[in-house]
Amino acid sequence: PTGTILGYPRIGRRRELKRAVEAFWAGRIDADELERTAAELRGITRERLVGLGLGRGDSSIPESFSYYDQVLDAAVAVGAVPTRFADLVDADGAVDLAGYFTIARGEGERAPLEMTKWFDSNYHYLVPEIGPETRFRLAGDRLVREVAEAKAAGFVTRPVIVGPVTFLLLSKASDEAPEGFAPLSRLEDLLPVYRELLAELAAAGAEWVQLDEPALVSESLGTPRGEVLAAAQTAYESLGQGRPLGILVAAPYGSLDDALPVLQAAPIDAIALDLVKGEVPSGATTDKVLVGGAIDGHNIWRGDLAAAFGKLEKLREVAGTVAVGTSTNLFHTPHDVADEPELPAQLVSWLAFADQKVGQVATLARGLAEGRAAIQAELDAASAALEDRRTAPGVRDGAVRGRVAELDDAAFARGDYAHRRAQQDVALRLPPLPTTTIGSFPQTGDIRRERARQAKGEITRDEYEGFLQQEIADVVALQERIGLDVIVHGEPERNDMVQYFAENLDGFAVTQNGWVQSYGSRATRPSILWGDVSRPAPITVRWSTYTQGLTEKPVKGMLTGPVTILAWSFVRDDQPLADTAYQVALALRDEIGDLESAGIGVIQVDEPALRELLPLKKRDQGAYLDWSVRSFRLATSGVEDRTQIHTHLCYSEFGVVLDAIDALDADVTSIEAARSRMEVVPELEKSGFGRGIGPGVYDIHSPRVPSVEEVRDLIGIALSSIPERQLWINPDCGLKTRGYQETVASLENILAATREARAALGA
Ligand code: THG
Ligand code: ZN
Repeated sequence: PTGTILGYPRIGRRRELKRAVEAFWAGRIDADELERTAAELRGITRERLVGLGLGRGDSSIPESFSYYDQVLDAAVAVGAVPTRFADLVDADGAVDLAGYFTIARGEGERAPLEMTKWFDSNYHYLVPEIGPETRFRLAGDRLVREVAEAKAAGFVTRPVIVGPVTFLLLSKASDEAPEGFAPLSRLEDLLPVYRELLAELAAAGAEWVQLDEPALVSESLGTPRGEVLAAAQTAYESLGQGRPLGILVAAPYGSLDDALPVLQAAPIDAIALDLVKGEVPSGATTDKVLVGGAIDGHNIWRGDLAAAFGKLEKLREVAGTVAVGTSTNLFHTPHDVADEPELPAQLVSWLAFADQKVGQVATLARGLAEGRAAIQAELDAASAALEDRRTAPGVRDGAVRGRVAELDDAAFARGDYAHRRAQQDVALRLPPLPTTTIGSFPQTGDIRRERARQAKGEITRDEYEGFLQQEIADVVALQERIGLDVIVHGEPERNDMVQYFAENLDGFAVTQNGWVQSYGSRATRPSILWGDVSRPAPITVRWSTYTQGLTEKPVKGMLTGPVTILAWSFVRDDQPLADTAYQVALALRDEIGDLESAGIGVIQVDEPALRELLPLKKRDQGAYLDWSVRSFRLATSGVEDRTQIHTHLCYSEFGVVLDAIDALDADVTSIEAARSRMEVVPELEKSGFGRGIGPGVYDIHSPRVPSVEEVRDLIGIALSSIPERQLWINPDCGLKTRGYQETVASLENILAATREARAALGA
């Protein structure tokens, strides 16, 4: 094929997969019906991809479906199921659909696999657990069945699976593994299983397989580069020998650098390069097929199609055979701009969602086959749209740009921490081990329903606001009853913490159907940041002041930080991210100033995505950490010493960003820690982190209610490293995805454990 994509969204244009999977979990449909729905979605996808210009029989259509997560798929395919789930495994090592979801979601006392960010994206994968006891064997045949299903429908598709090196590099040592065990040490045992899988895929009719190896691009996975390269060499020497089908190794999210020669020397057939984040390689020519990922799979801009074609022409100088591809799997983009009738037509003309990207790939493939002239009209149309975007009103706002240009160092700095702490102690009068939540309370069916009714005009704005006020009053009363110290309003007025700000700031657009999978059955609708950002009016102030009017306790104002607003939106690609971040930061700075003036003494600015945007290449990390920290400080440093700034960061791997977290200079930082049993706490101690810190004691990603003893133990672990004066007690993350029953039970247990801990401290 001359054109392909590395993968396609699997959730369905109207999130059909989410509905079916959640119906299965709720027992409303059985496994057969779920499988039928999934097969139907896969069938629709294949037909659509043909309609958009990919070949039916030439392996250009990827078989990239997943019920939950592609890393979990690889784990169950090779029999890598942790021993705590051994009862779910049949005699052949396989788990059924229900078992698969149990591993993903946990059950009772059995914790699920840990979830963490997939490279520098907003997608989360499940972390396989590998130890000396892991018995690799070909255990799952789902991918083989899907190839056969496609074949029966008249397609030759290209199965996609996470490659063996990336699989092991993304895994962690199992509970049984000895200290210092590296999953990568099991590579030789894993490869025969992949070999067997390739044979079965070929037998089912596949002519090519795509092995995704983004780990070869990343320098942030903690394994020395030499070992990564050696593993790649071992893996592809082994898999390539006598291969039964063509092997495409895909390397999305950046350039391969020194891994490229390793792959070029291996007996494989094709390499997919990311030409958006990475460069066209220069130097030695290769006999392999190079799939030039010139179409951005990770963003939604229509972009510069002529420049993309230029990259492919350049790639032809080093490779015998060149095909066009996407830089990454398209599951980072929504399905189709045609599903957005409410977006302004001008904005739409600048955009390309997954289906439009497939069309672009097909166009460039035609250009490769027939020459530039054959696609000149399409290239010109894209260039005209780009030019229109450059000059459209709102893309550049002189007032916003002037404000950013005039910033001096003072705009990024607060006063001395010791002085702030003293002032805050007086202003807030909090007990030792203060308790709080991260901000959101459960988004109940009622809340969603009222929001939908308001949107449809079935209730008035006033009725909706009245409903929200009642909801807030209930949440405040609940927190007072449970005994929490810093009160939140629960965010019933927000659907998504980023979309909410996007809806209230200039320079953004929001979509109706632009869903992108975040993890499992959950998705978000990233906003589109297309122009210069400013705040036309205060956003959260009336909600926070209303809430403060309901309680004597301090109420925490809740904002989303500039880095996270960028990370969870589709951001303009026509200027450095830093410039955009400073614009967002200034809008937030104004909001924070207004909250402070309105009497809100605690303000949280969440930056859960700080780690996520960290560049995969070490050479890029310093500059990123500099502007990301500066944008947070720009947003937060306009307040008085007495005002307590909180921040919240998700995910527990903090190593690389620990210094940056310190540099944020927040008074209190809450982080995820429950799932990893406070692993991060000793790191914090070592780094000498000196301000307030709340390592989470309740894993909100699971429906499990932690017992009082469990929370008490976690507090104990935290207190063994963190001075009592600095420790805050809170859940891992917001409560929005939880139900009320488990939330209330968990918070009650947290407070009971905190009271015990306070008593033990003699407080
Ligand atoms: N917002 C955005 N991105 C995020 C998060 C977020 N990325 C990281 C993290 N949080 C991911 N977590 C979630 C948690 C819950 C949901 C999505 C991502 C979720 N989504 C609803 C669903 O899929 O049914 C839809 C929500 C809606 O109506 O907008 O529950 O918080 N941007
Ligand atoms: Zn969080």
